[in-house]
Amino acid sequence: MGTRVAVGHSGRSRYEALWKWCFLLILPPLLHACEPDAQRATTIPEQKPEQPALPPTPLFDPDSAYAFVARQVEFGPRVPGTTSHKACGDWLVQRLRTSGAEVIEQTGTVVSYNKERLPLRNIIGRFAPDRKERILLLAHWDTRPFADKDDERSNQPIDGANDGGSGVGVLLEIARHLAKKEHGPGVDILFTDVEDHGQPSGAMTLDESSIDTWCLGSQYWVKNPHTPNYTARFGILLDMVGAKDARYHQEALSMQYAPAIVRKVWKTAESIGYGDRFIAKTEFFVGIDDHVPVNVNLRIPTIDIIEFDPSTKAFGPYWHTHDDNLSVIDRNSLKAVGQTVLEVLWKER
Ligand code: AHN
Ligand code: ZN
Repeated sequence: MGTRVAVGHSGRSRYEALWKWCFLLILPPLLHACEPDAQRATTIPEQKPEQPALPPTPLFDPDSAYAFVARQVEFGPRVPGTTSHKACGDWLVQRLRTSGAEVIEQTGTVVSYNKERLPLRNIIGRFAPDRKERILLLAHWDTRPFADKDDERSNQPIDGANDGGSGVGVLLEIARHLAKKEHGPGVDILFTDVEDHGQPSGAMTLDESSIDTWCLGSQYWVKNPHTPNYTARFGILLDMVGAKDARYHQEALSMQYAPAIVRKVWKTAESIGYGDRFIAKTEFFVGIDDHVPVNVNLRIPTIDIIEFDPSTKAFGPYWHTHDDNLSVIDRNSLKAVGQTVLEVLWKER
C-alpha cells in the first residue's frame, strides 16, 4: 500500500515539474510573439536574409558600340523597302546570332500616313529563351525617309546616325555580353521597324491624329507579339542616345506609365557615376515613341531613354535633318547609356 502511495506522490510531482518547465520554456516565447512589432524591433534587430553575391557587371565597350553605329550608317539610310534597309536588317540578324541569340523575324505590311504600303521587318533576339522572367530592350532600326526639319534637301533620306543608329549600336554592344548572363531574367532585344515614317508636322509634340502614324513596327508587334501572351518584368527603349554631351531627362510618358522603372534606372546611373548625364527631372517633349504601345497594349512598364536638349526644349538640333550623321555621335554618350543599362540588367535577380 505504502509503496503505491509513494509511487503516486512521486508521479504527481513529476507532472508538476513538467508543467513548471512548460511555463518556463514555452510561455515566454509565446508571450514575446504577442508583443507589438514596434516594441519587438527594439529588442531583436531586423535581420535581412543573406542574398548570394551577384556576378560583376561586364564592361560596355564604347568603341565597339561606335563601330556598330558606323556600320549601320555605311549601309546608307535604312528606309523601309530599300536595298540598304534589307542589307542592314540581314546584318542585324547575323550580329544577334553571333552574340548567341535565338532570332525571330516578324514581317508584314503597314500603311503609312500618305497611304504608302511599306514592308515591315521587326527583329527579335532572345537570350536564354527558356527563362520565364524576361526583360525587354528596344530600339528602332529604320531611319526617316526625309529631312523635314532641314532647310536643304528636305525630301532626301537622312543618315540617322543618332535617330536609329545609336540605340541599335548600344543594344548590339550589350548583346555581345548577354550570352554570359547566367543569373536573373532572360533578355529580349527588339529592333522595331517603321518607327520614323510619321506624318511631318511643325510642332515637336504631335496632335492626336498624327500620333498613330509613328511607331508602326511596335504597334504591329504589340498586336502580334513573337510569343503568345508575351510579357516582361519591364522594358527599356533607347532612342537618340548617342549625341555629344547628351543629357537624359525623365521623359514624361515614361514617368506616367513606369515611374518605378525610371527611378530604378536613374538611381543606377547615379550609382555608377553618370548622375551628370541622367538628370532626375521630368520633361514633356516626346509625343509618341515605341514605349507607348508597349505600355498601353501589353502593360509592360517600359521607359524611354531619349535625349532632351535644354536649348531646344526637345531633341537635339540635328533631329530629322542631314546633320544627324556620324559626326554627332560621341563614344562617352554611348558609354553612359550602355553601361547603365548593363548595370540594371546585372543587378536584376
Ligand atoms: C516625337 O515625339 C515628335 N517623336 C518621337 C518619335 C521619334 C521620331 N523618335 C525618333 N524619331
Ligand atoms: Zn526620328
